[in-house]
Amino acid sequence: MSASLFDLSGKTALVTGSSRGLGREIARGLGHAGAALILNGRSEQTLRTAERSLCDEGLTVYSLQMDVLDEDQIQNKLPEIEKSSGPIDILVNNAGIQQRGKLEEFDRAAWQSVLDTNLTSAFLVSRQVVKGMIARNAGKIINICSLMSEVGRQTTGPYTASKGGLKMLTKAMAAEWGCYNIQANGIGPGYFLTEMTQPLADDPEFDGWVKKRTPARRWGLPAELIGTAVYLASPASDFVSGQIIYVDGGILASL
Ligand code: GCO
Repeated sequence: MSASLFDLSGKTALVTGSSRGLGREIARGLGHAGAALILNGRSEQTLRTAERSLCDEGLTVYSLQMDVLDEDQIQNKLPEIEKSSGPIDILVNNAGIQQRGKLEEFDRAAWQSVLDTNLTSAFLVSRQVVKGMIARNAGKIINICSLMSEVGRQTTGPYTASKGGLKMLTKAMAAEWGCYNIQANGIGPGYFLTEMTQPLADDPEFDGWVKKRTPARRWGLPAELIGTAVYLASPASDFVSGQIIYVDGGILASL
């Protein structure tokens, strides 16, 4: 009984921004749970490298070079890839960037770039993918939020605002599309070792702060997000919607 609850066989999952980092690891986990994968990124080369690596693990993988902010690409490339991959049953909105700096020193363009990539892209891609989910009366949307969906940290203003917005967009999606048997949830990673956070981990003072501030006394490993992603992508979570599950080593639970 319990194994089938988490079985993604016969499903197709699109993970945006999945040619590297957390997105690639989440895609890998969904693939090993049975889903056919659509990897997404802007760089053809990085995408192909990720595709080869996951294919070598025996996974079914399609590559979708698409800018998640280009409405024409979204409108045309998604239906095109679905002709090969099958309809997208699971959408993980993972694409995101980080830009750090004093909030008062951000210019409009830098602010907009973070908000667009981290928040607007989730709206634009979901708006296209949800058409099929509505038609089939079934779908799973997982938005990759952040512990910054709940708290701020100096120098991360635009990112924090974008991830707070993504938390509330998740709830909006749950409210809007629940009647079509579509569940929308979020995952909020704590501090994980990725390319985006490597500069932080390389700073002994920041590394020490994360380990002291996190009850688990360590950084998260990308593979530690897989269980939550598979749960939210699977029948096991069919009556769960609008929730953000924080995978953060306990950091948000503690002062
Ligand atoms: C920072 C980090 C964080 C984490 C991530 C955790 O500058 O503090 O970039 O924002 O990367 O958001 O979920």
